[in-house]
Amino acid sequence: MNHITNHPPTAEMQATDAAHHMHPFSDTAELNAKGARVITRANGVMLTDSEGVEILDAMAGLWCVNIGYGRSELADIASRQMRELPYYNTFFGTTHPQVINLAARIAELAPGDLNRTFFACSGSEANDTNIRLVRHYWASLGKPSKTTIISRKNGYHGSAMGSASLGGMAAMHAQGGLPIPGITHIDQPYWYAEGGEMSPDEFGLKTARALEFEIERLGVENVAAFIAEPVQGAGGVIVPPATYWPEIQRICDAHEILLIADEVITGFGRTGNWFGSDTFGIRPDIITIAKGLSSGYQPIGGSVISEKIAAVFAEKAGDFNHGYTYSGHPVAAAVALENLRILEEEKIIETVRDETGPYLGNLWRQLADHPLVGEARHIGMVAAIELSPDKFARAPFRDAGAVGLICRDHCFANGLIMRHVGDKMIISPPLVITKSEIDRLMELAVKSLDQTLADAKTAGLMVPGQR
Ligand code: PXG
Repeated sequence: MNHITNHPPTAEMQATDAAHHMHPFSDTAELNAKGARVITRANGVMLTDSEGVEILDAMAGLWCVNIGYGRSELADIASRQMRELPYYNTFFGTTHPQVINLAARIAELAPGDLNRTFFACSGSEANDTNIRLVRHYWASLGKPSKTTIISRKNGYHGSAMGSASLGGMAAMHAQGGLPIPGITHIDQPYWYAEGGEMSPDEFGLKTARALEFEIERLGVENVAAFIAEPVQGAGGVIVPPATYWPEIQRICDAHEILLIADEVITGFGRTGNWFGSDTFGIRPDIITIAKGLSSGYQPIGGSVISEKIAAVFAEKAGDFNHGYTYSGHPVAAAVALENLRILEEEKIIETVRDETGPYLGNLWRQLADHPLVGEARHIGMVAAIELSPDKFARAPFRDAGAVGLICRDHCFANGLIMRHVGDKMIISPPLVITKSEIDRLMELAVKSLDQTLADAKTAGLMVPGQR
């Protein structure tokens, strides 16, 4: 046994967890029966659990630990900031050096003239801010009917009432009276599952033009904004066809609706550039940021707005009656600044763009040759495979999600965290992952796929179903 001595035995921690801790996105009965895996330490791309087992974290936590675990510089900065100014608010005419410096740094990094940030503690809060912000923007311009926000099915924008309504996750909308009014959803650019006989480029145009039809259906005088992730993350790493974003941009420009790029996952290097908007040539009016802004070391997010929007708030919007106790929290801001310094000085994003990203891409695409894999897609340091019982027909499984879950469990048992979204397997490793760690990741992924295929055959799961 290799117990970590400064923790109680695993079973005891699991029992206490089961008794007192309610987990996000979990079936409590199922989880309690199994016991949650207790993670106690992490360094680089590796996690250690309470039994001393090492696991390669190919999800960077929850898509957020971009600079990897164990960077003591961030701990030192947090400690120093807590001693100097642990908290002060940014309401009522006050500010502080850390939030000033961070806002200025974000303005330098963010696309185009997105130069002003409204801070939140998470992506969910920032997207809730966006709803009120774009509606108040149009009201301030004398167009109070422009309130509807168009979003996409299977998009993910957070878990609060507003942000979960922006999201297009059917299972989320089924609980708690969602979506709130004034939000509509169009089809996603998910060619593999929904593109049928069309080419990806044709399908990209078709799904983009759905935005124009929706604007016309609602009446442009009623539409405030369109929100989308440059690459859908939680929906299953859905990389849109090349035709998609240019057409979306054209439509937003032509109809003068605001374009919100939700960069919570794609921001801070994930796609090989600072922002997904850079990678896809998007010119957003607002971006949502969180996760990689602090590499997850502190909870912080924000809405970064263009000069055009900022001018309206500076000149005619009056009070914006909105804010969070921890908007621009000094410790979170200091940690985020240090994280941005590390990302820049260590050329982490350039390395993803020029070296490790292409290296992963070459190996990942070869997974498409595996008998269980219908498609392998990749961009920067994020990737997905589609598991299929009939890979050449892009067929789904009759028992949707069962094989993905088996694969996820094999990965876990083999020391790899790779997530499943239904029957898609996805990775989003820390951006600092090295080529030899990528080799190890691939080795474990292939081993897990082989075991999954064997299990799926034995269990009679290799049966195609209907889309
Ligand atoms: N926008 C996007 C694009 C996200 O991916 C949020 C907003 C919300 O951020 P917060 O910080 O409020 O969680 C996210 C979060 C998953 C998963 O299962 C993904 C997220 C969160 C939880 C689970 O992949 N993304």
